[in-house]
Amino acid sequence: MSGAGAPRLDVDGSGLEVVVVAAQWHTTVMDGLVAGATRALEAANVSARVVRVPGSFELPVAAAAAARAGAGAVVALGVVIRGGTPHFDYVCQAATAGLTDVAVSTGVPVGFGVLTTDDEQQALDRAGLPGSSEDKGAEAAEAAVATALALRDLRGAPSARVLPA
Ligand code: DLZ
Repeated sequence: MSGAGAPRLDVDGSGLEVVVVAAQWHTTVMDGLVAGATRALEAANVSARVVRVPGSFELPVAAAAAARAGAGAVVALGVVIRGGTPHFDYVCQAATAGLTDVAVSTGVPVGFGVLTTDDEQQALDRAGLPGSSEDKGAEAAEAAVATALALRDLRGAPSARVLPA
């Protein structure tokens, strides 16, 4: 998947409480993702709390707990690097489907900042570190805040505007 075409989301999330749930595998990449998300949330005037879980497989249960505890949005960060066994597919599938389910079932947006790459270099290139070409932690944070604001707007709007006859 190409990163080209990503929107620049200039968001102001003042008043929004965001929880960043972050896995711990692949420390250097994760440090970059967490720093990028934190920078983006600060720039959006959002107060954020970072909660660490062991691996990407554990992200959905942590995201669900954050959503149920009242977070206005969740940012999920992880890195899964392909190895020689099918384990990669199972962890990626569990994280992706689990995080989607959390967002849809709770109505709390989840920014998807889980890198799924063939090797470590692809992950470093997307980690928002010096020398990286992309900053997926920041992108996930901006997407979570922008979606929370869109949902707030949608829920406050008269039904005639939301569901045209
Ligand atoms: C087991 C495992 C492996 C092989 N690789 C990764 C990875 O690249 N990225 C990641 O976030 N987690 C990995 N894990 C750990 C699983 O996500 C999970 O933490 C364990 O299976 C324990 O439930």
